[in-house]
Amino acid sequence: MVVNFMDKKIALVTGSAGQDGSYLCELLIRKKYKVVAADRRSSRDNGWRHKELRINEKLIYEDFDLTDINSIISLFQRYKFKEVYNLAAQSFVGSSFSTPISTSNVTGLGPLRILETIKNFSPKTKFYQASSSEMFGKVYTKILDEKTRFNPRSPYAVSKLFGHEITKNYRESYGLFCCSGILFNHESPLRGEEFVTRKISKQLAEIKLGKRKYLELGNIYAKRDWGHAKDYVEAMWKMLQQKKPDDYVIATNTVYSVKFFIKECLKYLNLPVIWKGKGIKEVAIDRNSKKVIIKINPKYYRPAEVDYLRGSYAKAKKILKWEPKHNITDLIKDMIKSDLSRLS
Ligand code: NAP
Ligand code: G4F
Repeated sequence: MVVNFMDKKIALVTGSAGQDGSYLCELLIRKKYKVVAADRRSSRDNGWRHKELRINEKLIYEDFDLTDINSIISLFQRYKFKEVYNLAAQSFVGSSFSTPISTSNVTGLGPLRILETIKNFSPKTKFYQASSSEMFGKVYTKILDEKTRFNPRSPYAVSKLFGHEITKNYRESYGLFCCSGILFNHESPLRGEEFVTRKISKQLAEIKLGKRKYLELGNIYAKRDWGHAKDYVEAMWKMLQQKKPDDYVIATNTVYSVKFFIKECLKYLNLPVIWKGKGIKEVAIDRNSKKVIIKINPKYYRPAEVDYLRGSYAKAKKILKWEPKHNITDLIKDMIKSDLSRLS
């Protein structure tokens, strides 16, 4: 039986247990959607993000795996979706080098499985694909936009590029309403602990509270355009409210190094340090205790690095009327404050 919920709009969010999935579910609930939150059981077992946002009792939970087309078809047989947001992915670039085949299956072929299902069973459903600025990879221009050529540098980025191109192809071939958001890095207190910003905010907060001795990192000279995830999920929703489907860069048009991010966190935590050494010998020494609290571990280097990413959101500003509301300082304060409060 197909569930209709009378006049309510029904949205499907895949990967709802992740960072973006959680904020997007919160936004859609606020906008009076019925939200089907589709995750692998293993992801949902630890539903801490939904609990922090207090949305766990407002969602309709369904089991689903992006590698299993039957689990996708089954959702479409049971619900009449107005909008589908495909956020599920093996999203960690570092792991994609050690699990390239499963990453391609989930992150690359996953969106194709949903698109085929929409084409065959629900061609009026609007589709959002979570594309990534990682697709730009090795860049030759300072500011990247929708027209910049892609040059992916990891199995993750190659898989995302397939997802991006196949989404465009289904729009052009079958007239489906499908959009890709080419989102630059976006972070928040709900960011996974393996990503560099959250690793820094959480582990430095632990050091401040005497619960950890040191933080180990890889390439601290990589530069990123970091925004706040709360702002970015708003852009996803706006893309599906337009008359015509299209692809958009979502970014802040600012760029900072990982080292800058560390320094700002240290300032906020009132942890003064002295930097010494170069390359893998670089360390940060606590001015008060004289102990090394940050060091480099080459195990966190990647076989191929993306050195620099900065995006122009001019098209999103013009058409979606979207602009980031948070800057890097707001983001760092938000992350550190949450980590300190969770730890104490
Ligand atoms: P995230 O926190 O890692 O969320 C991704 C979710 O997908 C996780 O809950 C994950 O579950 C789930 N997942 C993994 N494999 C799956 C499978 N086979 N079937 C169903 N679900 C599966 O990532 P995020 O930061 O929220 O990002 C959301 C999406 O945007 C991802 O597609 C990511 O690649 C993309 N993106 C993110 C950024 C960013 O800066 N955050 C930028 C550009 C694009 P487990 O945790 O259990 O594996
Ligand atoms: O935080 P990261 O792991 O994010 P990365 O690789 O930029 O990917 C994130 O953003 C993409 C959008 O551009 C998303 F598509 C993707 O899903 C993910 O959300 O690493 C950021 C930078 C890298 O250059 C990395 O080499 O930080 C550098 N880094 C230095 N030390 C480290 C570490 N990254 C991690 N994760 N851990 C470290 O210890």
